[in-house]
Parts: sequence; structure tokens; C-alpha cells
Amino acid sequence: MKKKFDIIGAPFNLLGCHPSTENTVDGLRKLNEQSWIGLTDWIHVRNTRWNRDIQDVGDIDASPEVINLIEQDKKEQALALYCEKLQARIEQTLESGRVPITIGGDHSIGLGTVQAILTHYQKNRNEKVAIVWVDAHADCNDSLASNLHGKPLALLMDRYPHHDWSVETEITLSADDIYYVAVRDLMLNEHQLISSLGITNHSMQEIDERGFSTVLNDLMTKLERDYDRIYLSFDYDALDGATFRACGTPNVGGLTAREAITLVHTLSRSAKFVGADFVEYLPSLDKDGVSKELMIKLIDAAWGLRA
Ligand SMILES: [Mn+2]
Repeated sequence: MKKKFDIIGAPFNLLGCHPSTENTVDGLRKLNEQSWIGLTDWIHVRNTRWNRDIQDVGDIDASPEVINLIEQDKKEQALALYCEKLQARIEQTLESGRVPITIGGDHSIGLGTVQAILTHYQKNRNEKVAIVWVDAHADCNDSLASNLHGKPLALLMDRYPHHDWSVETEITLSADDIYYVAVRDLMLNEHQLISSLGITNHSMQEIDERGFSTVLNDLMTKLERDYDRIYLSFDYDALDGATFRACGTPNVGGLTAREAITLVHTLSRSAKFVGADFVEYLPSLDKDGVSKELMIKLIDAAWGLRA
């Protein structure tokens, strides 16, 4: 049976390097002078010509309370409150048997997407979930310095010893269940945390030395053997920043467009694939629309298709 998908907008961009109230999901949905395709049109093409069931269920917006907390510099609380709403919407999708594809937003929303998945599968069903984290950065900064979009994995693992942060045991993400791909720009404390916890990182160096398809094959073999479910969190800056610069923190030397599409397509074709989020893409920085075309192809690949 073909999977059915919900597109959930999470245009929450207040905790990254470029805090903004721009609706980054609308930037993907709509046509503009730079792009020949918009996500809304592409969903229509897939539903009508390819007999798919993909619904754009709209956005989870930041409430005035969330904005208020950010203004008071209570950022962790603001994020937790926003993610509560996002998580509830994603769980609703999961309970109806559909697959959630969430579009950010900065990567701080990964707190909500991953906690929804861990609640539904790890806590409620006692299943083993792998989180594939595709990113230039490790996003596990456990210090107070810098922005929260660089800390979702520290928050998820309950390794953020500040401001009374704590996570319920049943939905705490285990370091053993994180699979980094393309991570290359580490802070020293992140490097130490990754080494001490032994988190798997299929780095660009490994991809260069062993070849992309070998690394991807090894990853899939491991995930299919050891896990019940696979979830993908894809940060736009995993892509090669020499070409793809429509984000706050582009980083040269990342994945090519083809590697990224193949990666998403391969993960999504697994029977164990239960959803994805795509974050950090900023349409306002996408001058020629190339990144928008790629983002739509990546989302299409998450539906198991390839244009
Ligand atoms: Mn990230």
C-alpha cells in the first residue's frame, strides 16, 4: 500500500542565526519569478497525475505567548511551548496512519518533530527508532553560548544542563540512535560529546574516502537490521555551501544535489521510514531559485518519488 503524507508547515525561524518572521514554508509553496515550480503545484501534480495522497495541512504558527517568551529571553521555554503544538499536530498525523513531512523553520523545531516520533513509537509502542540527522553541524551544543537551532540534539538527549531543562525518560533520545550524515563543522564541546558518547557520524571525510554509495549501503544495512523505525531530519546546510547558500550558515564541502536526493530517496523507500523534516532553507536568500527546486526534489524524494 502506498504511504499517505501530510505536509506540516513549521515556519518558526526565531532561534537561528537569522531570526525572521518570514514564512519560509510559503516561500516553497508559491511560484515566484525565480522558480518554475512551487510545492503546492507539485503536490497537485503528484496527487492528480500520479495517484498519490499528499495533503498540505497548513502551518503551526508561533503564538503570542511564544513570541512573548522569546522577548523575555526565555528561549528554551518558548521553544518548548511552540514544539508542544507542533508535536501534537504531528502525533495527530501519525495516529491517522499518515506520514508527517514537516517543513521548517530553523532546526530548533527538531525538538518537536523528533519528540512526536519518539512519543508515538518509542514511548507508546516500545519500538526502536533511528534518527538520521543530515547536517553540516552536530546541533548538540550543550553550552549556553549561541543560538538554540544549534542545540536540538542536546535538548533531545537531555544533555542540556541549563534553565531547568529536562526531558521525560521515555522520550529521551539515546545517543546510540543518532546517525549523523555530512556533519563537518563542530565546536570543541560537541566534538568531545560525540566522542564520549560514541555517536555515529558518516562525515564528508568518510564519504570522500569510502564513496557515497558504500557509506549509504552500510547505513541502510545497519538501520534495517537494528531498528523498527527510521526518521530523517534534513538540514539544508548539509548541502555543499559552495553552491547552496540559501541559509544562515552555509558550509562549503557538503553533499551534492544528487547525493542528497539519493539519500532521502533511499531512506524513504524503506518500509521502516516514518517521516522527515526539512529545515533551515531561507527563500529570501535563494536568489536564483535553484535551492527551491532542490528542496522540492528532496521533499518529492521523501514521498518515494524522483523527478
Ligand atoms: Mn542543523
